[in-house]
Amino acid sequence: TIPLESRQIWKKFSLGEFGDKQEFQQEFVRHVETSLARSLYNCDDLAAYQAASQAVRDRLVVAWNRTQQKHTLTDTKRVYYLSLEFLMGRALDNAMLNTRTKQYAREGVKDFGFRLEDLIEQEPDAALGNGGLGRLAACFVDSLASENYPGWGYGLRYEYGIFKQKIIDGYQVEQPDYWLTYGSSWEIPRNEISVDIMFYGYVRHYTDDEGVHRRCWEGGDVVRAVASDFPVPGYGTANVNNLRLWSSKPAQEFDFAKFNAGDYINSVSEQQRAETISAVLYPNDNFDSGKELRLKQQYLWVAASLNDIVRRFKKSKRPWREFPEQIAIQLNDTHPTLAIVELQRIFVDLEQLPWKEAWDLVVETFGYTNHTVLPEALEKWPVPMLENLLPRHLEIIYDINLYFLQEVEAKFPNDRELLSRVSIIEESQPQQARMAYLAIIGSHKVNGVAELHSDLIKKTIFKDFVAVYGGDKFINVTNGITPRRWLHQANPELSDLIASKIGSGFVKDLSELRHLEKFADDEDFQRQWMLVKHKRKEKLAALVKSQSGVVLNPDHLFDIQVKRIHEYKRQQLNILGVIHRYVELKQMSPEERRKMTPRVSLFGGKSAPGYYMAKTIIKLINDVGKVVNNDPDMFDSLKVVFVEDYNVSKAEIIIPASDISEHISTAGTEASGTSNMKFVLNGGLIIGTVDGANVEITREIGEDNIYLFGHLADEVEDIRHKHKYGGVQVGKKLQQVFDFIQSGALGDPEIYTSLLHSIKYGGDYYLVSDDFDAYLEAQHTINHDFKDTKEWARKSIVSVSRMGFFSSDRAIRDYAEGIWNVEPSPVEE
Ligand code: 73E
Repeated sequence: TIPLESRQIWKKFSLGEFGDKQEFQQEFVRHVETSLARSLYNCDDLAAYQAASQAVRDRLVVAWNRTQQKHTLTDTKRVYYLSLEFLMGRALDNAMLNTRTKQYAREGVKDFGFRLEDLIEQEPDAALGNGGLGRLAACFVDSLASENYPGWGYGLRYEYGIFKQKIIDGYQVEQPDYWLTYGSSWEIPRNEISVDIMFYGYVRHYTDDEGVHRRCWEGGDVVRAVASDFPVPGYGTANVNNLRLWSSKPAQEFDFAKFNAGDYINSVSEQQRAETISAVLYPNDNFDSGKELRLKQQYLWVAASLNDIVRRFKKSKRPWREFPEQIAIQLNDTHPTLAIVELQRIFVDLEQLPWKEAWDLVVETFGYTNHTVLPEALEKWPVPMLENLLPRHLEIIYDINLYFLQEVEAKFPNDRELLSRVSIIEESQPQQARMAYLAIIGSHKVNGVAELHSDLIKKTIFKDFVAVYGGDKFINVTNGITPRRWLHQANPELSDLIASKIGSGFVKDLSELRHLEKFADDEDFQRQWMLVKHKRKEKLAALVKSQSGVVLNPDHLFDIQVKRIHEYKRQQLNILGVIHRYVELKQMSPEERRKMTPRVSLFGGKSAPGYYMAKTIIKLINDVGKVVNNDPDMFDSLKVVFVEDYNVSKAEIIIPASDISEHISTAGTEASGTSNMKFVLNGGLIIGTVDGANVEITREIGEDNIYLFGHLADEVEDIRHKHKYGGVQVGKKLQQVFDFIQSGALGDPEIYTSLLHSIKYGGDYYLVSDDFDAYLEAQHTINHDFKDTKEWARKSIVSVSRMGFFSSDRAIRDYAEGIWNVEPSPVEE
């Protein structure tokens, strides 16, 4: 250890926060001239972005170290959030705002001839996720840091994030998203932190010195997982947490046998294949493709993370029984479920703990969050695949299952049906391991992500487990969003306006928004409020103009649906409704048409590359846009836009610009939704079904401030049954739309046959026909209400003032108190 005097000297040179603009500028120039090896004469926006980022990052790293040191010294309980996806978006703006250095940076770069906004735009999105699940993880790490919890994220460092979407001739075309072309300024490579991970091999049985029969996994291929750290700054705190992402690399011990046999090229190239494990994010949202490479990703990530966690625990020299007092691990969906098996293997095979003792520690450590009830998204791994890739883990799964089924048998004797229903192993051809069941059995708490969803899983997919464990194991933690990115950063205009009335405390404590309600009737404030909305609609219009050439009028009603394209989210309901409106408008005289509320229908979102129906929906939207936007009759009435390549950065422009946004999933299918919260927080009203978090949003903001329609979740099963045996009744209005499409008015109707047939003759699984008229009616009410600007503004202000509950800070506190049992541990500033 360093002697006291030396420490004092050291501290004198340690980096503090920027005290003024000059300190920022000094660091900026130093990074341009040394780290980037450039000069005044060849510093472009990209270089300036990198220098600014590195200047800010350096401060984060110092605070990061202090935070980690404090948490290690005080030996506080840590929480680890295991997620295959972290949809972080850009980091610079967020880091400047969280550390309150944006002003210095803005003025600092301005002196050098740069606009900070241009530099911010240089950063590629860290798009290591598909949609809501990955973005939730990103909001959660922000809130963990902001609420001073010792919490780390663990994930994979994909070299290719979610693909970039191009629209060509109305169709989605995927392009690779190599986000590391210029490296990442936010990444701290940790080449010294690596874990060797085994695949394949066999299980050796042996008897140890004490005569105990033991098993050991060996003889497999080894791949190396190498760590990279990304600092996660909290807002208004000196705490900086860690996001650790693993890359796969060839292990040192490459194939010497082959090498010596003279097959040099092959011995090297086979090792290169190791790198493919973490190379690319699977682009499926709410869908399980069951590929071996995905299983390898899951195991590499989970095994590396657990090795890291256990190594850290061992340093504390505590006995194993204190493991769950020191460590909580949250499983973001079933993707990391192998962590349960891996920890049990570490305890039993490597640390030689008795099975039962080990298992109790495992269950106390883990919590499992379920995000979906869609059957096609529930992970199952074929037993033969597990047996081949992870032979010892399969044995452990069998043992976990055996002990669990014995428990069930003791509680419900002679119920063989029940045993087969709850078995981890599904008796199909081939057999499959049901990962959700394993996650439930290996966790002490299971949570859904909104009230309706948490109730639904107890009544449907996990019903038998509620019978076995009782209801207390199953809880709800309603999702939330970080007000930093989704209000303060994305919508500074609104954030400032709110702060002018109630101060800026809401950025850290969103419940303070309630003080805004008393200004809801203030006409002057209403005008300022709508002016901000107008400005943000102009900003979105500028984006749309630059990308597609379509000119939008910011006075028109902006109706927005942005999210992954999925039949259950029902973009088809939206676009069929738009076509209906178009047909109606076409039949009117110009005078009649002028009385109608002019609208912009804006869509955005990616389809999984292999999802034919979703791709057809994208094509339909674009074809409608082409016809409508080129029809002179529609110039002042209707525009239809598909925004290419919807991502986090575009969301930051799109979300503040909505008058209405659509959250119209078939009731019971959207577990929560989180963009619904973002839109309302930004003063948009929503049209939605009684699904996911829409239910709680309605409860908080009041029924008068939301446009709900459609059948309820508990009616859906019966309706599907009716469809199946009595056929689907397509109403007059929907039939009109079908006829219009089939007339060829949008182009070759063949293209849409499968889509229309899935509704009319295919059982209409998502109840488009059943909800169509109610949907049109809700839109009709919206058209009417939008004309009363004052009343609209009042609803908007009241809604925002009641959104405090939906902060991810609240969600994180719910997890901390209800599942993790961890305390905040603030670092002194
Ligand atoms: O309702 C959303 C929810 O808001 C849900 O569909 C989404 O998670 C959000 C956050 O809780 C979700 N994504 C996935 N499952 N649920 C998923 C499944 C497999 C692969 C990728 C994503």
